[in-house]
Amino acid sequence: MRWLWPFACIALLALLSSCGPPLHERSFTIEATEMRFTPDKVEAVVGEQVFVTLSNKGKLAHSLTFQLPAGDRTISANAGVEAVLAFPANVAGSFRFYCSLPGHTGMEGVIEIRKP
Ligand SMILES: [Cu+2]
Repeated sequence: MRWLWPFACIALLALLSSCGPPLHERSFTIEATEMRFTPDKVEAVVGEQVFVTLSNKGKLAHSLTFQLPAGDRTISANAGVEAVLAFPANVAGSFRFYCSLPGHTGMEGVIEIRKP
């Protein structure tokens, strides 16, 4: 009966993946200008897949770095350009985001990730 084990494992995996919580999506846009992000407070819920659009409405290039427990996630956009960053909201807490370009102090904000 040992030959049955691979089939049993596959059946179990299929069962587990179909029973998992649905993956919710959270999308928001953060506008960058000189020298601020709007909004500078955003939120998500643990378990969501987060899609952030960085919309650069300024005259300079800007970047957007989220300091998450799993590590920093960064995108950048030239003036007039949009870029999208995706990451899973895995851990509850308040995490900073900021523009890493030299002299762009004040371009920062917070993402609040709540427990479901
Ligand atoms: Cu900037």
